[in-house]
Amino acid sequence: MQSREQEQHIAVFGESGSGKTVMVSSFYGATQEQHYLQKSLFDVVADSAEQHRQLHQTYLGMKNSAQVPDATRFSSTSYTFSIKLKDTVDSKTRMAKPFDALRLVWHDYPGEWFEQDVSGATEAQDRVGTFKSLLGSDVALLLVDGQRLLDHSGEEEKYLKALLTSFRRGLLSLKGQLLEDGTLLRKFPRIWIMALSKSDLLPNLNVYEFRDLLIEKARDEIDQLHRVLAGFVEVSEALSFGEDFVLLSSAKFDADKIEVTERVGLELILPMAAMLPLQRHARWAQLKLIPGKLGAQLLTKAKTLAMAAALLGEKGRLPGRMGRLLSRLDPDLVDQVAKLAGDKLRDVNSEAVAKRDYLAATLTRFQLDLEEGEEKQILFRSRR
Ligand SMILES: Nc1nc2c(ncn2[C@@H]2O[C@H](COP(=O)(O)OP(=O)(O)OP(=O)(O)O)[C@@H](O)[C@H]2O)c(=O)[nH]1
Ligand SMILES: [Mg+2]
Repeated sequence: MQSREQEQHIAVFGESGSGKTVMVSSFYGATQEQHYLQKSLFDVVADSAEQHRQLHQTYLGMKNSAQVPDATRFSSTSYTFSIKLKDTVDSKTRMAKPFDALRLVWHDYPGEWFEQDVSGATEAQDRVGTFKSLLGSDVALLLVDGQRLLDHSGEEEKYLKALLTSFRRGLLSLKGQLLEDGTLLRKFPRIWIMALSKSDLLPNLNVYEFRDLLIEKARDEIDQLHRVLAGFVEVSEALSFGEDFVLLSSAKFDADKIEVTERVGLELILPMAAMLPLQRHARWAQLKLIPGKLGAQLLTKAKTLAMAAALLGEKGRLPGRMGRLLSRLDPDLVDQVAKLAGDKLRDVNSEAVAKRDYLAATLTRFQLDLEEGEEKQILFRSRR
């Protein structure tokens, strides 16, 4: 039987102390709160009960006792979550849906893996394995640490250049192990979002200013890292690096209190992971940036299609099986998906909610979240 679940890996690249562990805990903890469980169109469930308890405990420690997690050392953990849509109307519609659950794998690893050498063979293997998984994701976030930026106020270039150089060196030093027999990767994050973590520490910086800071102070290093990444991937024209920007904050940290409800941008993580590839791939295909075969492959990835189908299904044309989905993916259709925005998007969303069509409601909600993120100036999506 064909799997009804799609797996999506979240690739968060961040140095030690940049906020990765706090982020995954805050992201997951928020989904376990009563009001989220009641209001959301889907549930987020850790596949392992032990991982569920661990993340939840870390979250509660922050929320109730202002306790931060220890630095991650020596090994990585891959948290697997299922995004389960609340029950769809009847079993017939259920069968027609391309998926019921999206599985999300979130790798948390020691940020020092970028900066220092590992302690032995097991850790070395773990590091290569983790980076391989990260480089198999669709979307990557590259964390710029708001605290470090603040510490370098007035000379941000020092921090930014060092950060980008350390990622570049880290990736280059592992390149031989990451590319088996030197074969370029086909499955690779083709969208790299620059993300400001701990953005609560820089309350006056909007996403445009964050973007400008990076370009102004570290353009050369961005170019260099872009070139190195392009050297990992097949058809490197289809690669957006440093064109999308987002502000993130997992909580507000005071001396004796951590306000976990004051989050910024974490609600955009799922929408970005789900929707950006669809929109970007569609645009690349239209621009004929990617040769037909690979373009088709990228676009026909099951989850991307599922998204397209869900959005178009609103017009009463929800396609049944994957085979039929494939034949529908003509440029016109892609165009329609990409054009769904603003009022039209809101209409389609309300209609889906009213019909209790949770899949369509979720995906249109994702689109709306991204639009709202742009309005709030915490998200900037590439115009290319
Ligand atoms: N103000 C603020 N501080 C944060 C935020 N997230 C994390 N921090 C602080 O940064 C520290 C480090 O965060 P971690 O999540 O442990 O960092 P990490 O990326 O997992 O670091 P390694 O495990 O060493 O790779 C935390 O103990 C907090 O003090 C945030 O959103 N806002
Ligand atoms: Mg950590």
